[in-house]
Amino acid sequence: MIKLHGFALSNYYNKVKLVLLEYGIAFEEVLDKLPLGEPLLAQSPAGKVPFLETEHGCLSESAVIVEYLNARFPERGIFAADPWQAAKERELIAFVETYLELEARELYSEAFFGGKLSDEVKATAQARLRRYIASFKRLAKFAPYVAGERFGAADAATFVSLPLVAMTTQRIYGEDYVAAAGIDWKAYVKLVGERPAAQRVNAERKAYIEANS
Ligand SMILES: N[C@@H](CCC(=O)N[C@@H](CS)C(=O)NCC(=O)O)C(=O)O
Repeated sequence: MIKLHGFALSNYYNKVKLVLLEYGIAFEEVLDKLPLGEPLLAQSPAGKVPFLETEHGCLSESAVIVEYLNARFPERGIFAADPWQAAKERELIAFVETYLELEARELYSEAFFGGKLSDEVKATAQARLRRYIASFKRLAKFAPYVAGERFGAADAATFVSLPLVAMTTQRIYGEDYVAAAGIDWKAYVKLVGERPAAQRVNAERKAYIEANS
């Protein structure tokens, strides 16, 4: 059986877990905390979570893992059957992961972990985040799901990242830039959060935090 390695606080881990649960793919969770040491570095070469353990070997990088699951279980509909719609879903994932998550991540140390960042780092990230959140707003549909009427892989990415981007800008700049851009992310997160798979992801994330604080 497929094994998902990582821990329930990681949003990349939770994105893959949400896909596995939503599409009824059997899996086991294996708790691996950071930093990954030997022998796990042989399985996740960059020392990051999540990684997937399969009968063929291990696979890292959450976006690649989702693509592998889509290719291995094509009947599950992780991406839309229509090639254009599927490409639009992938476009959204690229926006969320490259422009939003990675940019906000530069600020997580101060936003969530008690670190201190330089004004220069904050100013650089601020300009980029404003620009990229506006870009994402132009692309996202929220009708009601991020790529349109159906829940899909783009929602798994958006659901785990968008709240963190909003909370990060609120903490670092004193303003929720996602809401300020006209994105009602709380309503979206509530909608997706009502899905049984998302409820389980959230409950287990909360339990992990409680057990480790
Ligand atoms: N591009 C990777 C990023 C994964 C990632 O950064 N995971 C974090 C936990 S949320 C991690 O493992 N950080 C440890 C590190 O960067 O050394 C993916 O999509 O899987």
